[in-house]
Amino acid sequence: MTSTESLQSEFDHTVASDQRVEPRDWMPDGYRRTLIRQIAQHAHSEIIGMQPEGAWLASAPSLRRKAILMAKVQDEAGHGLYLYSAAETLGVDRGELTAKLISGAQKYSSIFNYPSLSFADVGVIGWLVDGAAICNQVPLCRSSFGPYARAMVRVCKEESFHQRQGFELLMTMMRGTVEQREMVQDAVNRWWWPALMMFGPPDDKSPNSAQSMQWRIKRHTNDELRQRFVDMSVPQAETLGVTFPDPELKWNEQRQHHDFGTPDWDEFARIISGDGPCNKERIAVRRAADDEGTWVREAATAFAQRGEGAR
Ligand code: FAQ
Repeated sequence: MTSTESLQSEFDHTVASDQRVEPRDWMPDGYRRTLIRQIAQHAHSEIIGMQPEGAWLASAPSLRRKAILMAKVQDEAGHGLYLYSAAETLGVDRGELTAKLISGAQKYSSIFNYPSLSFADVGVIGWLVDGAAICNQVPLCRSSFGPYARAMVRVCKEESFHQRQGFELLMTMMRGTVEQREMVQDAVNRWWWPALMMFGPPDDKSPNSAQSMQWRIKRHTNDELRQRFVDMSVPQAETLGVTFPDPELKWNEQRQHHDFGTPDWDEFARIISGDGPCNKERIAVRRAADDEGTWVREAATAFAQRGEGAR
């Protein structure tokens, strides 16, 4: 056995026996590339994902709602930081990843390219977008790459608080006026299909799933998780008193799952290629924040180089 074969066999054994691959361990180049792609995309999503809700910070309807929203948006920034740190253990630099996001060379989640039109959207983002994120991320706590799996444990705890705050906000609005109930239903109508698209393309159009499942980076396919999310969301919608905009949605006794319609995959393709309702705005905001932060990074670097940071 050559030394590469023996390293490969050790790696295969680590993955097959559900142990964690750590940054200093040998790993195939493709595994490293896939992790950098997925973790970077995930980190970018958390950071860009601050924008749709952040847009409501200045006009939240009460001090209490503002404080909750501020904490939630800050949590998303924190998630981005854990994830960029996890990516850095694979030998990439956060600045380099941010440059790739801004240039369009790396993606972020399709969901954040839709506008948040009313305060009910804040509740629906918490309920459905964080809900979908949890559904996708809980299995990632068992991902084969140690730093990613460990980051996911904390992220999921916070996301589940986010989901509850969204649901509580919507429940409050549903107990309010007719106009408030209509705002909630309108927001649900606009976010339902984009939330289903968060899980990625259908399995037969997902080029990365098979290999990522074999490496145990992903533990379930895109369609499995989408189904889980639909099954989880339907009773919650009933409790809230809203409906999903899908005439094909119904319980299938035989499958013991809900049947549901097909998302508009052409719209998904347009959005992930940069042509969604808010793609340009999201990147422009991120670019401006990066430019405005240049002096802070330069000052922090100069301070660290002088050794002052150690004191
Ligand atoms: N949007 O072969 P697959 C959050 C791309 S966090 C954009 O199936 P894969 C928290 C995919 O990259 C939300 N692009 O890919 C929050 C690939 O393109 P590439 C983010 C997408 O990786 C809440 C191509 O399509 N969560 O919401 C999307 O095996 C509220 C083919 O796809 C994560 O990133 C999409 N939806 O499976 C924050 C979770 N789907 O790179 C603020 C971790 C697919 O080859 C407020 N990521 N693509 O050019 C994953 O689990 C996986 O990467 C999937 C995609 C499931 C997203």
